[in-house]
Amino acid sequence: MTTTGYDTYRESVAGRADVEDTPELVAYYRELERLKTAALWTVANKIEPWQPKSESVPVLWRYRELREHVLRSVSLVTPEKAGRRVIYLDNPGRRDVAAAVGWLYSGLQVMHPGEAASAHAHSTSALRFIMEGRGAYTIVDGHKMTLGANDFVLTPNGCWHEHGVEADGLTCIWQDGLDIPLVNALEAGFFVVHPDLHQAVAHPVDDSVALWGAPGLRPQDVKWNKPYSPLFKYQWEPTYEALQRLAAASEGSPFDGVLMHYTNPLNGGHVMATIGASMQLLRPGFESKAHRHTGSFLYQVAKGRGYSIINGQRFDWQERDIFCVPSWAWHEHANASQTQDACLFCFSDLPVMEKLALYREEALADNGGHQKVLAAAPTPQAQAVPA
Ligand code: GTQ
Repeated sequence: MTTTGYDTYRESVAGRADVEDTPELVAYYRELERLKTAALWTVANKIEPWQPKSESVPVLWRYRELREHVLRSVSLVTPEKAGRRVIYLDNPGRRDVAAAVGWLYSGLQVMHPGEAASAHAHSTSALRFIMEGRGAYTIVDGHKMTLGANDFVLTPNGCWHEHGVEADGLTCIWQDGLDIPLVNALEAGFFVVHPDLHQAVAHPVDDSVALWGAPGLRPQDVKWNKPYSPLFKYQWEPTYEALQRLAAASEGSPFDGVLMHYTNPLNGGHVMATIGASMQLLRPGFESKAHRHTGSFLYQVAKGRGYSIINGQRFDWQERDIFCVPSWAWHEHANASQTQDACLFCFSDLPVMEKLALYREEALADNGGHQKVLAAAPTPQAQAVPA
């Protein structure tokens, strides 16, 4: 458990900018502006906050409210015309960059049996988490993968990728997660359409799982030096079994219950350079303690029902709902069932926070480690932009 150590010094007025406007200063600021400059003390307190101040609002996207609208897009636009037929999660505090939270984008993509989206590549990194349907597949750099509910698949930075649903399948909906806002903020976004619009399948179907998916084993003479996991697909069943085995062997974390990170099997690190992902199991009746940390986190309820308290607001969730925890927001999770476990899929910018040495974490000390609940979750219409 790391603590920030900033508390001791927090919010002392000495040493902070405190200059009042005078007519002379205002005239001076205008002169500076003409020279494309400005006085630091006019912005210092804003650009150097005491602690992270997220513009993202905690939001719960209820699947039972979204689903019919996502399905309606099928009759309104074709995947060919739309490029990708996706309804994206638009955080009211991050509309300017189309982020679901922080610097992360997410959307729900729907595809009918027999439909396919054309192949492309981009310098953003992407993942999908399958929500419903049958017969979904994705092709990443010529590796075709079959996908079922709660499977997690990578389409890393630079890989050709395309998705579809087999003609004998059922309408599929999956969650896309990308680092689009981050890559745009870094002004490093590239996008190319595949010259043939579709890739040739160059390997046996699901070969990445055959090569890299055996726990504790690595194939002889297969080289991999790319900056992302060679295991593109992480299936639900082995993930859930691993969580159950861990739950039987370990108490887990007071903040997260039984949590496992999806990893690159070659080095145990995050699956991609900018996006990490995890699946966590909350035992029946489990109530976590509250903590906060840097980084932006987007959760999808893979199983069960419960609630999370985020910055004092309670959000009741059930299977397939999605909610976000903005950077430095207090949060705690609870499983509302006394008999069934609950599982939360989550992706985040944790690899970025870690690599840039910006990760900080703090436990809530007051009130027995739990937040005081200030409000029930508002309806989506009432989830407003912060003041
Ligand atoms: O399939 O690569 O939801 O490029 C948004 C942008 C999905 C994708 C999205 C994308 C993709």
